[in-house]
Amino acid sequence: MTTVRIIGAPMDYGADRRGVDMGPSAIRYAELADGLEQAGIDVIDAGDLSIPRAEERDPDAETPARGNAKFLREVADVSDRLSDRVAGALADDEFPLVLGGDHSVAVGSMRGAAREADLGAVWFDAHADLNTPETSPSGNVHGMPLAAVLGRGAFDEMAWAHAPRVREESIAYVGLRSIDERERELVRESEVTAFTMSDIDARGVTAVVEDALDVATDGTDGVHVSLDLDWVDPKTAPGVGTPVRGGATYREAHAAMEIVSRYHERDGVVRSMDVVEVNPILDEGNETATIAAELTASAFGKRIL
Ligand code: 6HN
Ligand code: MN
Ligand code: MN
Ligand code: MN
Repeated sequence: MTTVRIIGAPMDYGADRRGVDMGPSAIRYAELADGLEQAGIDVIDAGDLSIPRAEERDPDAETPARGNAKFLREVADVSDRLSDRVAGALADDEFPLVLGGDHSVAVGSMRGAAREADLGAVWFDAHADLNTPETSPSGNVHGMPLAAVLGRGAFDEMAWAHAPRVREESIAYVGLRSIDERERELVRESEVTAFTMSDIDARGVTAVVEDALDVATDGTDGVHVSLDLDWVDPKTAPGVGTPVRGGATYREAHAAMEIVSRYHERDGVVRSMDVVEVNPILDEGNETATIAAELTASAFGKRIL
């Protein structure tokens, strides 16, 4: 039986907009633990990483931008501590479930999950998150976590984030529909497999997600699932900082998570997950956090019947 260890990472240093730091509370309020228990999962809630609020930091010590990566020192510190927590959960034979926070938390999740394993990943997202400090139009680190993990770009403080046991060939995107101009080149010349929303239109979500999981499973010891809520259509999941129209429907998102759960049940290959970018300030009635909790329960095997 799987035991899930929930690790909250209320981080917003990687995103432009405040509010995403409230994601872990909102997702817990949406009865995440109940949903997981209904899926037959044992749940341990390890609480939140402590992350200093931007307002509490000594302004003299402030480093708003490092190169073109804002708050890189803060992101690096959180990522470093998070990677220890994730590796610790796995060492105790538990499944680390990280609640963001902005998508820069995936650096810590993946780095921790790849410490003792060759790790593949399925990245559910409207965005490719492969910018480097050189190519990023925004300077926001939540648009760069895959680059950091893959050891691309000049990250200075985050040079340690490179996870040599994560190979580009073992990463698959699902749901892409917003890629920056210079980032497009990076995606094209990389070995990462990219399934866009057009692929889902043409082939259906089931075939696409199975292919993505096959990519991430092939030649690896396990798979990390990174679920950015903006892969879901903003009409369904409005509480995200960087909404892009044309995303997955509610049913497509559930179908995708049910396939994730089948891979996990069949081979136990899924070993870690993060659920990120829920912003309660921008949400309507905690709807996005509720969908995040429901999708997570689906990913762990909760079924209609
Ligand atoms: N996310 N590509 C844009 C940027 O600023 O680099 C948006 C990134 C969004 C990141 O949603 O995790
Ligand atoms: Mn993302
Ligand atoms: Mn995104
Ligand atoms: Mn397992």
